[in-house]
Amino acid sequence: MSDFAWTDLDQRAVNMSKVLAADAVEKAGSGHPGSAISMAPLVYTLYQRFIKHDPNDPKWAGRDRFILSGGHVSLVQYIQLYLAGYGITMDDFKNFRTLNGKLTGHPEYGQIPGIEMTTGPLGQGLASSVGFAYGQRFERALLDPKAAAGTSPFDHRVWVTAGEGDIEEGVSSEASSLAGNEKLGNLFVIFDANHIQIEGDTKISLGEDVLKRYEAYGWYTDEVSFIQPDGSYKEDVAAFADAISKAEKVTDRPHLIKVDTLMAWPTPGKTNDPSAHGSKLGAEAVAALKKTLGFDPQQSFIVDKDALAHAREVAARGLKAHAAWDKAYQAWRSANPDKAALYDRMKEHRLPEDFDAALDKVEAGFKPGDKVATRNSSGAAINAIASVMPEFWGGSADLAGSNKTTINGAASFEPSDEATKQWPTDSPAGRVLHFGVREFGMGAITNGILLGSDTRPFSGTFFQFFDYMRGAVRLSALMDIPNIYVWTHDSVALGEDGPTHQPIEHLTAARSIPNLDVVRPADEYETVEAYRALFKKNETHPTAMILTRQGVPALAETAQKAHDGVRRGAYVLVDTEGTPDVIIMATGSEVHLAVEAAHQLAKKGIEARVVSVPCMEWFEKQDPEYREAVLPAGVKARVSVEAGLAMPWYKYLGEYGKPVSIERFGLQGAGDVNMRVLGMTAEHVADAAQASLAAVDASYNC
Ligand SMILES: Cc1ncc(C[n+]2csc(CCOP(=O)(O)OP(=O)(O)O)c2C)c(N)n1
Repeated sequence: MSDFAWTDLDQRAVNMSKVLAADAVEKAGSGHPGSAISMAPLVYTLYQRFIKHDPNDPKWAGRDRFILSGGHVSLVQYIQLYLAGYGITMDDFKNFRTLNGKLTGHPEYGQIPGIEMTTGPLGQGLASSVGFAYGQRFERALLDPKAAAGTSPFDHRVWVTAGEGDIEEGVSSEASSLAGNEKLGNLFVIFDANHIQIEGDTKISLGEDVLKRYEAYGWYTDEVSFIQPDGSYKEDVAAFADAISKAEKVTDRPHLIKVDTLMAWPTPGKTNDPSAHGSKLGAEAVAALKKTLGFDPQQSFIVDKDALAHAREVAARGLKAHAAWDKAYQAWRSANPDKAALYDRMKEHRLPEDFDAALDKVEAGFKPGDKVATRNSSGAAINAIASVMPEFWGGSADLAGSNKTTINGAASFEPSDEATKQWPTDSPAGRVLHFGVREFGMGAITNGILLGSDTRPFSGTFFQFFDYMRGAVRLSALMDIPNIYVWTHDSVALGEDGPTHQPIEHLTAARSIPNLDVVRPADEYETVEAYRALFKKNETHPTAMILTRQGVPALAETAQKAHDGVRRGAYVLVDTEGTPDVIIMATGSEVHLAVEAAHQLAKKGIEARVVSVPCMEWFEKQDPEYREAVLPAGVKARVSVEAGLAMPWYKYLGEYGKPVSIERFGLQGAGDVNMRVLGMTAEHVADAAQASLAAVDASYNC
């Protein structure tokens, strides 16, 4: 190890970090001091020596990304951001974990500068970091494909710290396996192996050789132990830095560097003690720690001014790196005006000028009466958008043929030499992602792609298996990032695969996630308009497209009205002359049943309005006048029709409304038979409408 100099001031900055972590948890009364103390030298070294960053411009596009996968150790990152000069103050630490405090218990995306993603659900930070690396490689290959390695303004690295909890979580294994396969050479994971988790020594639940596992995934691995052969402990930052420097030379594989540490070292009585994981250390231990490190035990939130000034010098180094990058970036812009224009559009989340025309062209091929599965219309829309938005890319968890998620003719996203008979063309800029059967990993990776690049990913699976990726979907919603989920095979109508594959409670579950827009289009017109709307809304929310496996008739009514209606979330599809007797609300494959039922009711002299509700969340954002115009409060006879639980509909059904729903698991059988047997028929809808009218009538007689 050559150019790594560790001075007394560095050591003092680390010591200050340790006591600050202890003080902040003590003041808050709760938190995770143990690893925040023992990881301090690691994260300090990363921020001071290895991560390329500019505290004066935390969003600098050329920066490296750092993800603290074990989000419970948030303090270790906050403290390094403070030391580097990201605008955090000592007072912020005094308000750690309090309501409206800047420093949240777990790092939250958007809360303070320097936090790249929300972490806390263990495993997801590491898994999403793989997506950050995907995004970097794709964006670079898209914008600056010819630059030699390390010379492009789009070259940056992704740094991660992870603990045993992250390593144990299945989602990190899913993503790490993919990272190895993808040979993500810009990914560096520091595995803080302190051999402690909440229930004690990790021997009870983590027996395998993690490095061997990662080697098998195709990663570069190394190990540094702060626990010396004689049992003593030495925070050998030089050895740690050396290991990173060695790893940096390996550019064709992701890197995992395991560092054997002792939790809370050197806190007397608490070192290597599980109680230090998630409880305050107690006044006695904190005082002893301060004494051990040469601080006055009577004082709290101590600033070592010289050490702080020394650490803040990192900002000057950041400025210098940023200035050098600016030069390279400007040179790239001048040499590549078209690419620069594309990059500007991507960064500003603008749609290309021919966006509408591309979707209009798809719609022009539709004909009312045609029976087409909405998954197919979705595939057509995806391909149309892909034809005008090179930053739009995605794939499936091994169900691309079923999900219709393949961008036709595009290469597979692979570094090189991974071509197969089925995917003969591969490229670092390949737009077809293959996640294997790893739904959760897919969700976390696409979150990382979104956070780490200006590209727009999408991903597909069967709606049923949204359960497997729910943790990542929730995190995309919590971070409020516009991930796009393509979930097909959306009801019992998928048929013979049986109840294991038939979503029942899934629409309810998806709609229960705040910020997630759940869109279930009725036919090909609504499907294309749903894609148009989600892009044009240009909102941050994630969107789930819920699509049929089976053909559904394209409706004459949607051909006329979907363009203006879908974006509003719900709209009147079939109306009556005057005030309707009853309103029938439906989504997806049940909309045509609602229309049919309205015709049947008309023959009986009952005037039914049909409201198509492709997206409740969009509808609820409309102004009250529009909502009242669609669902007038005065019309109390109402029916909802959806092949799933009725639960989300009661807010619209009111006291007298009747749901046509499925309140049980599905059936083995042909899709149309399942639908009929489970009551998804126009006749049943018409009966429900009459029952609702009868209930309203009865109320007048009371
Ligand atoms: C998915 C998930 N499950 C459970 C938890 C609760 N939890 C927080 S930290 C932790 C133990 C983590 O152990 P480790 O990664 O070794 O961290 P260390 O004890 O070293 O700080 C657990 C179970 C969580 N945050 N996320």
